[in-house]
Amino acid sequence: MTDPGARAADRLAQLAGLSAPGPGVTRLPFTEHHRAALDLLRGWMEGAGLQVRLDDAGTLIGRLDGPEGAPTFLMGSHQDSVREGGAYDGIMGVVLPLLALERLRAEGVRLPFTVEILAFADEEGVRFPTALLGPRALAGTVDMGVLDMQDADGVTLRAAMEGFGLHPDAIPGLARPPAGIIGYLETHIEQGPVLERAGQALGVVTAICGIERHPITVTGQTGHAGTLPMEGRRDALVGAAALVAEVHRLAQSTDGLLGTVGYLEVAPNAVNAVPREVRLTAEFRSADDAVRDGGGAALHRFAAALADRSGLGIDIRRSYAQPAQPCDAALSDRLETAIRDQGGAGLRLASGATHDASAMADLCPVAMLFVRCRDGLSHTPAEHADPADMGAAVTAIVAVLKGLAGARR
Ligand code: HGY
Ligand code: MN
Ligand code: MN
Repeated sequence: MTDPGARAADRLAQLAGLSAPGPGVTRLPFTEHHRAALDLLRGWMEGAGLQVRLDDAGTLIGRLDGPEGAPTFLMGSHQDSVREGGAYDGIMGVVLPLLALERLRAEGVRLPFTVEILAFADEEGVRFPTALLGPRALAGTVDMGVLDMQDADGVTLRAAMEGFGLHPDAIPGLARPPAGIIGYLETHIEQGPVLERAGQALGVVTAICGIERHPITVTGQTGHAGTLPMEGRRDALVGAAALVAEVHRLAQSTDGLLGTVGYLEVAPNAVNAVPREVRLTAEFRSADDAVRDGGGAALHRFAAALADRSGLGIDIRRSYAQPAQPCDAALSDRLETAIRDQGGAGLRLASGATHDASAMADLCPVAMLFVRCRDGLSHTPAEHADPADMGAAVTAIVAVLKGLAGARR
């Protein structure tokens, strides 16, 4: 099987099987499924002649040494998925660059720089209310306080990492000196409909949107659904519903702002008991940081006023924020040339999804290669990228590496 697209599809199908039970792929960080995925990736990386190690942030690093003292070009993405996600989001960005290195090896091409392929542990921030630990460790921007954050079972990030055999206290020592890094290229399924509508297999990302998340706890008073009088009820779910509606209203009425509440838990969650507590998370995104920040501030004002008039307890805080991130012009130009050279239009588009590249940009120049996404569907088992498009991406990555090599000779 020499066709890189078919090989990519085969490897991604194997990786997709390393998941918790249920529809689609659920591969959360520092779990048995994460471990199994790293074992599979390690085998392919070693088979391609890379030295492989796992750093203390949980990033699997496959390294192909260049000449002594040569700088390093980084490529990669995240191994984790959302719950019931697809087989391509993140992990495609580890599999395709590896196939590109295998292609160069088969051609006998030796690059005049070192290449590292990175499989980051946790980009989605689904298990813990934080994300991007791996790229932030390399960029030296980790807030070590996140290690105390807990998952739904009360397991801290620190305990999960130690249980995975890592030493999280060593994270600050993982920061890379920017001087030795040429840049970072992330290949990722588009997760939207733009390339498909334009009839393009590949695209170049102009900028990655900013994002912020606000965990909210609404506290009311439970009671019998049939006997607790409506007068004076403090129903936590009614308050949460008002907050969900306000997130939607704010985003709908603000240009360039997207707002979502994708997580909500009700307690006691009994059909005949008035909800006493609801936990939910509001998320805002925008390519304009001021717009995003304004959305978050408006929600906090709304929550304070709602608490006053309803008698509900409403705890809201901004737990996570990431600024919008433009991609590097020179690297993006190389990507566009590589796409045009194989007959593509070299379409440029913004990313509404965030990525590891958002954090890597604090370390080095970053660029992103998007691959067409069927029906624009992602974060769902229906997520799909065509093997031919993935093969085109491998060809583009090879061309970028050869271009960088030519520039250094
Ligand atoms: O949420 C995002 O945009 C990314 O998939 N984590
Ligand atoms: Mn992703
Ligand atoms: Mn994702």
